[in-house]
Amino acid sequence: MKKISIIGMPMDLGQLRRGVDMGPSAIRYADIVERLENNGFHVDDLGDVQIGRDRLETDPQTGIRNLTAVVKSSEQLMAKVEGVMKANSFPLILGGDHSIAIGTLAGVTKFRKRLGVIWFDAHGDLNTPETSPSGNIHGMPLAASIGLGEKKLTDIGGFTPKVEPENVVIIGARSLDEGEKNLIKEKGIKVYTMHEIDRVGMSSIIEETIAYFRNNGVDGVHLSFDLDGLDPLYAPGVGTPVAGGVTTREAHLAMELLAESQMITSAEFVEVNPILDERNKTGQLAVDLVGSLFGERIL
Ligand code: NNH
Ligand code: MN
Ligand code: MN
Ligand code: MN
Repeated sequence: MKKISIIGMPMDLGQLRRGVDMGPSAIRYADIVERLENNGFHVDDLGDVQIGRDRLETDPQTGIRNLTAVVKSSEQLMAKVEGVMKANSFPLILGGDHSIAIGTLAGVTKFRKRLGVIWFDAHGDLNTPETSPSGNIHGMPLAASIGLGEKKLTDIGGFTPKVEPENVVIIGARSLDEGEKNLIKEKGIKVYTMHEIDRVGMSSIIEETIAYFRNNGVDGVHLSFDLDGLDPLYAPGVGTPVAGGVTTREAHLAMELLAESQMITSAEFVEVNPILDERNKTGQLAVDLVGSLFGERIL
């Protein structure tokens, strides 16, 4: 596919750190459009989805923060993503906190019966309101997308689940809550923690992931890339950094191998927080990784 449509999702209501709403600006400032155009793509920047600021709240029943506003904005993102899919363009969404994946996946899966998802992240994002230690929706989007948790989140778009647990692969995990660990076992979700990355190397893990999706017969693969999957040494501009993460080169290698596989059909880069960053290092890294994902090579 030679056409890419960029959607900014300046969402910060899925967590408590201010500034992640500036993520899309930071990534655009690092010249994402030019970078892709110079590599032969036709790029349309569709601008930002409006994030509702109305009724900021914590639900007394479930402890979920800003549910109403997140649902509303997710529906808007879903509609935008649907439009991009309909036009046969590649949806590239810029976050924003990771709660945006709920809307992205709702839009993408209107066109995919059996979507594979790569969840690149230090975290599992598999919390439900019952297991969440924080009430933050950015810790719940993968659970919601496989149909678990708050109904207003799982049922966005009028259907659930968006993705089957066996078509999910988590890469880079090193901070999992107890409830998430139980769910991973119960649902048989494939997880490559930092331990496996250290042991067998990123190249084997991506090759295995590609083979796994081919074997499952998926009809597309979405890459949900949380910048906190990288070590905070390389990606300091994130709200919940966890030491012991993926290196810059390992992440590039993953993107390069995925580019070679020609399997990725949609992507999002999330959790870039320029307020916490060092001179837009994390925003720049996001753009560099997007470059690799779309086939840029060193030589
Ligand atoms: N697991 C924690 C929670 O549910 C932290 C999630 N934070 C993330 N996820 N950045 O990627 O709140
Ligand atoms: Mn155009
Ligand atoms: Mn995440
Ligand atoms: Mn994370």
